[in-house]
Amino acid sequence: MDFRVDLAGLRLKNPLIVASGVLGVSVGLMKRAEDAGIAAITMKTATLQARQGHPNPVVYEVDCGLLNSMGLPNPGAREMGFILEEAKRILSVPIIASVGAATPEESAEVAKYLMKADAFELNASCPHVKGLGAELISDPEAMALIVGSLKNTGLPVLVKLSAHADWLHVAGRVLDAGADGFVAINTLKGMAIDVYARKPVLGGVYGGLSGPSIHPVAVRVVYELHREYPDVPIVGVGGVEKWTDAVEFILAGARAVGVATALRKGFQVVDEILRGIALYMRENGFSSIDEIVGLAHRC
Ligand code: RRO
Repeated sequence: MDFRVDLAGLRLKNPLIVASGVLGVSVGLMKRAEDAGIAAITMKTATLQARQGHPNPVVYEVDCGLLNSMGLPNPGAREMGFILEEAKRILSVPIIASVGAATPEESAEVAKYLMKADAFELNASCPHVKGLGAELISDPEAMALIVGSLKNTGLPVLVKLSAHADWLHVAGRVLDAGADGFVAINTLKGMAIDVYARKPVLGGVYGGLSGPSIHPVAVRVVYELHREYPDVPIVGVGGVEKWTDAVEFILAGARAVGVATALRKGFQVVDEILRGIALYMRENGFSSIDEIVGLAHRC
């Protein structure tokens, strides 16, 4: 059975990768994810300058998932470059560096520190970080310039889309600018209110909703992206907790699938999902992942 996939030139041993943000900046956790069988790792988004992030509380578990308002905390691109170097020394799976930048000059600077990566993800879709998130993705021309600056590095560029903006229009524009693929989707903007304190729970007021409740939205975005751009690689992200969620994404048109919130339960979920996909393929007579990509469009 052929589990391998080609993601914009990245050779993945299977379709399961770690989505950005969940492993923080810990190379130890990245190694544990690799040992669990993950095929690639996306690092926490790096900005040019270090960011402290939003005030506490920054995560809040709701009945249907998780709200986070981390606020893009990271030690800055230079330090992230050192973490990336260490990750590349210790791990053998491809590492995708996630870039947060508001201008092409800034993204070029950030990228300079992260050239050891195997690919870039441009994160312009965080729903609650001012300037670098959903506002940026609403400006397709700015996005195109940033993608162009990252393309100058020669590394593959994936653009992480938001389901909030006019993402199909943005997708077309960034493809024209040279983007090699998409990651869909980021978290959805939400909030929670403490009924006793009578104020927002999260320190940053708004947060990004992740987990099973956003999965159908993410599948829809991947489906529509693949319908429009069938040859462009897509990483489906959003609420993948079990193997059926991953297969759904692949049938919708994703070539790879990102896990994020599910990892809070432990790395064994990676093996559970991979075993489930393998069993599904065996039972349904598929011999490669490529055979399944986008099959839901054929009916
Ligand atoms: O750090 C965050 O608050 C964050 C980011 Br950069 C993102 O892209 N998505 C998200 O849910 N949180």
